[in-house]
Amino acid sequence: MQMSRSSAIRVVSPDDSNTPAPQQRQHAHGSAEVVAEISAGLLAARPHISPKFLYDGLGSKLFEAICELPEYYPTRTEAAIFARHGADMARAIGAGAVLIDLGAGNCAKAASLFPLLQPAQYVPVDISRDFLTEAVSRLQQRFPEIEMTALGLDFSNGFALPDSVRHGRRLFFYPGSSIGNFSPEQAVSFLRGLRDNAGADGGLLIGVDLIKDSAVLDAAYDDALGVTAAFNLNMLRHLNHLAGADFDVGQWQHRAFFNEEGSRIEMHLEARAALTVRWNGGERQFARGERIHTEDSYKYTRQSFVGLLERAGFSSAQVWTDPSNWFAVIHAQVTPS
Ligand code: AVJ
Repeated sequence: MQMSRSSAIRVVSPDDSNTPAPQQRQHAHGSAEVVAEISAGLLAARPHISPKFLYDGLGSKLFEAICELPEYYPTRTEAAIFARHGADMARAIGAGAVLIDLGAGNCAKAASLFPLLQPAQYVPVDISRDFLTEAVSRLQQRFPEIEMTALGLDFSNGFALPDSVRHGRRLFFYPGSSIGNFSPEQAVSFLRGLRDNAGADGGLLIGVDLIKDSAVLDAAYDDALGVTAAFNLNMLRHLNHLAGADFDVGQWQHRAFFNEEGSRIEMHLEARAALTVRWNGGERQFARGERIHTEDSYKYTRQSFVGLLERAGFSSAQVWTDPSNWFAVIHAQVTPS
């Protein structure tokens, strides 16, 4: 990927009286840490912003719309694997587990497995606590026999579970191929963290997107309707809100492609013209064609992912796939030490 190295970078302090008053700039609604994180990403030699900033209110709705697209196969392929092999998975897992749902959202995926899995306790975890609390109170009425404990926390940088999570047989549930947002090295350390929290009899049920024809992958991340483009571009509106930036969405375009050597989809936002972006505490010039890297979505073979699980301290992997081998759901147990 060609990156312009010639763009001048100038850091401006907020009280710099020479700063021209930008047209659409508001003040930052993100915390100082969030603004600092965004600022560092935008000022990097290869500009990058974490994919977590794709998900404001509109971004979450756009992602739901992506899941309905004909080109975006992961959601429906994974659902078909659960529908077809759920009973098999439940046999491997056993009833009465403590089901810890990472990135639970509306809790729908886990809830569809309750009749088969019959967990003793359900622990949905998500950054957005308000969203969770609402979903959980509805679920609790449908499944009064399952104890439910919602946790509003960001688990992406590792976490410790509070005492309200039972020390029974723990099963981490991580569907949707969300693990793909981590690099393989990051994924191993994240999975090790799960292993450490799972206990000796713990396990993991995880959804993993598999390597396939790159035309299929490219289309899934650059759909004909432009929903994924809107999802990616919406990050700029979110950054305007969080960091008081003045991104003009019309000046940027969506880029997504499968990087074969890296075995990952890369999403970028590309400047359509030379432009300057200003935000709370900084500014940067972008050359035409220069990009901001917004997401990686790593793809695995079943063997490569099982290898990763083994490095993280999980073994006895059982793998279920769809007939085309496009997606895998894997159950693995903590390796006895
Ligand atoms: C939510 C990370 C699993 O990587 O496929 C969808 C996000 N990005 N289209 C994925 C996403 C663009 C999605 N994950």
